[in-house]
Amino acid sequence: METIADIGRNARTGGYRRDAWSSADLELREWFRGAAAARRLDLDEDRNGNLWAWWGSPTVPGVVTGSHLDSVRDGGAFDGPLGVVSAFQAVDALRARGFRPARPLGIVCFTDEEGARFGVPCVGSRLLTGVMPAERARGLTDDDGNRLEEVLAAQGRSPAALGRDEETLGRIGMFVELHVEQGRALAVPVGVASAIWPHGRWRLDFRGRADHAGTTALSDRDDPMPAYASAVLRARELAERLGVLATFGKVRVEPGNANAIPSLVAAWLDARGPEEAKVRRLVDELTQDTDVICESWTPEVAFDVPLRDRLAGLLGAPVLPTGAGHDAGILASAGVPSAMIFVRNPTGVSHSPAEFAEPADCEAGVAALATVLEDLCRA
Ligand code: HGY
Ligand code: MN
Ligand code: MN
Repeated sequence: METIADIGRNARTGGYRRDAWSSADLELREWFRGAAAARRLDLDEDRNGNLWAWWGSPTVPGVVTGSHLDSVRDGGAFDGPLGVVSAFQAVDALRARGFRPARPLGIVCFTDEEGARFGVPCVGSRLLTGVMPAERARGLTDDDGNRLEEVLAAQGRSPAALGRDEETLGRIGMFVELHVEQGRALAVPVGVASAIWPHGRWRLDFRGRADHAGTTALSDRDDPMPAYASAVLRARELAERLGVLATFGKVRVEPGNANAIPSLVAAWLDARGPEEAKVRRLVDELTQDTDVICESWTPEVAFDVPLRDRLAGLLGAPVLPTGAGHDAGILASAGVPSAMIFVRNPTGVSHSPAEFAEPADCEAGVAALATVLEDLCRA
């Protein structure tokens, strides 16, 4: 973790800004390549930009572990990287004890899991599995108007190659993702995931008429800001009533003059909860007369029960659900037997510079992952 601690770290906030395909992300991709090469693992980058490091040629379906290295803006150090770093360390531990896998063991770094730049989470795993059409991915645009296809081409990748990747998918016999826990539910160092709540992102556009702040009577205004403000308060009220979570974490005011009525307030709603119907109900009630686009939706994920129970039994670990989305959820929904190992987060804080996990718990996570990989890769 220390070897990447300075990559993309914002000195003012202490948070990480590792947008997909940013210079920080490119630096992390180089770090991944170096970590693979140092262990003589066979490196591969698939057509969607996901990085793979193989211990044993993937001529038959293997066991894959890993996570992501990109972050939300001002994210923490552990969300994503802990799973990738722990994967390399688990391989080191297995080699140290003379273990040799009976099937290929892969480490993956999925690209653009957070969707911080282009707005859709798990782009790498959604493209790999075909959940996201390649054409939609090519057209994803960041806040500066850069299309993903242009960004990829500028990095020497081929946007035309994006899309479901049967060959790469066929190499994944099962997937285990280690991740820092992002709630307060884990009282012991390691847990196993049971499910991921249904969750989605919607863009709401509140339109108005730009005008002068000092010469436009209140009765003459078509001001989108009050409509936005009411929606935020209504979302909170609905969330409390329905027992779901609703968040407005990103808003863009155009043109953004302090002395003018805006013409547009674009706001992004993140809504999640244990019951899909209630999440949908909140969104429907909130947006019935608003311009709204669903930018992403992830149905509830119930992880593979035999694999979940095998890990929980091996580790003597509790099983718990999460409200956070993960690439493991996308793979599980695509039919790949998948599981997650959670490492305790003493405060539960995440998507924040304050995100933390005790070194002893991180070590316990590596030991747990090594135990699981040894069991799954045994002849
Ligand atoms: O938003 C999420 O739950 C994840 O961090 N992508
Ligand atoms: Mn995250
Ligand atoms: Mn994550």
